[in-house]
Amino acid sequence: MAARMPGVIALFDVDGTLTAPRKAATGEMLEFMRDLRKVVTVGVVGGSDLSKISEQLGKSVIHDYDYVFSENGLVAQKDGKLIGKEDLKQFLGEDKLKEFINYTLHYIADLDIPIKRGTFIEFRNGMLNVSPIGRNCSQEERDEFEKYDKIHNIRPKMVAELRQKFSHLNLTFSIGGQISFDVFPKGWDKTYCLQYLKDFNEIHFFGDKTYEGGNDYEIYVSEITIGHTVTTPDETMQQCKALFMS
Ligand code: M1P
Repeated sequence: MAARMPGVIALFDVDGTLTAPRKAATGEMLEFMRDLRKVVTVGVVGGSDLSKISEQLGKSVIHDYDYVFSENGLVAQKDGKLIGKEDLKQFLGEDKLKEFINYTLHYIADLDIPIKRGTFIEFRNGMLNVSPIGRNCSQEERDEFEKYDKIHNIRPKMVAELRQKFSHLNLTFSIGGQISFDVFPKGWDKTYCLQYLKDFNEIHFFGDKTYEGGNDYEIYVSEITIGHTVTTPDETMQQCKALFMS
């Protein structure tokens, strides 16, 4: 570990950057990350919760990376130990939460889309994840919803209405995946994890949704990071090889 580049960290988004969306990382990628960790400190920052990130990067993910930030860093692990956890319940209070959840469930109930499944709102530590089709749809149903949404703008329309209706709650709505969007207080985007990285003077961030409105945008444009846009996991490996391993 002593040979690693001092003061430098490579920080990665998960979906679309290290893995295909919601899929497990390939063996090649996992091996590449192990090799990369020999030369530089490595962290991951995903919008998903820790259980989903573990499905994608492996059960021992919190030990395989120096930092694991789930829910944008609202839950933070360093060297396998919990170093921070936000609580949406405490932050918003039960009344505001209930108002938001009730309205959102009514909206989904009135929504006419081809199919609905279950788990329309997933309550996480620091965010709500809202899915019009329901999170426990199959992979095939998930892929179909994504295509349908691209044509009918189900999520953008829903987000626009919720943003207006709940403007007083100062929330951010982020469409980061295929079937859902995340809702969290302003500032609880991926830049949230940077508070744990003050010892680094070079933070390289790699993400695929770095465009305005994407869930990697804020951390990508942050003055604290050096942002890198990638389009596939293969490109992530190529860019890292050129930057850290040549
Ligand atoms: O990491 C991106 C997103 O991945 C999932 O999105 P979906 O299930 O819609 O594909 C979710 O875990 C979401 O929270 C996350 O932002």
